Amino acid sequence: AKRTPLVAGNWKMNLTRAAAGALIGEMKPLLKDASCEVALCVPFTDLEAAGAAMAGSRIRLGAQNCHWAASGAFTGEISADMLRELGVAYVIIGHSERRQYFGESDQTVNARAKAALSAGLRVILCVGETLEQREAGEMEAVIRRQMAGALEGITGEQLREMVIAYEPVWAIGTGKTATAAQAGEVCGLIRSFLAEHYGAEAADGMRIQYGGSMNAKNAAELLAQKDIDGGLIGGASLKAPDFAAIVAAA
Ligand code: 3PY
Repeated sequence: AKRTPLVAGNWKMNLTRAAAGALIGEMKPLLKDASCEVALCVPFTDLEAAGAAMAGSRIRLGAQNCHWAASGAFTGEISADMLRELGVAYVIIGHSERRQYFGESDQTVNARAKAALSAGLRVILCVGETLEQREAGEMEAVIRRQMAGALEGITGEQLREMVIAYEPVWAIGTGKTATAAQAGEVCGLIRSFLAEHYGAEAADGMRIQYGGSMNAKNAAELLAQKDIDGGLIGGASLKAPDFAAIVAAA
């Protein structure tokens, strides 16, 4: 199957409303000939302004997390329906920064992903091993555990609304990138896992992104790997020319 790559920016906790609108304004003309799908996952407070700024472009609106409950006493959290109402198409779930700093577990990742899917959002599910785990030879076991945990109870039909992002923790925000071969290998393992659990055809149709210091210089080589279908872009998604260069490479 020919998969359309998805290049998604992950702005993390950066840019105010005004700055978000300005950056999207700068990106729009640069992205108008994109042949892949493009999304920007922005802070909650930027969603409305970012959505307005994207109007008339091919950029899709994304968020960076959502809660598993529809509503209730969950101070500081945001529900999937709240995101839907603002025109959000994609939501990142299980980013390693959430797992590392905010106690996100395979179980909460699974619950959040299910809520997002039920609300009609597409999920960008992040998995990835730490340097210690890689050096201890545990990379594959960790990826399999995270995948199995996150996808527990998720049907084949729901899976089609998901994208998997492989983000080695040691390459996130560190400027270290996995080599194209390393990244391609793990994306291949993820596809095998999907084939075992959902069948070869489903696995073949799934988009698997690489994330972790992907930038304008290294994007083409990473994206040339057969199992890499786009990227989840951190720092480089905060600069219009860099993000546009990655999109052009996809
Ligand atoms: C990075 O590139 O640092 C990311 O974490 C993208 O999500």
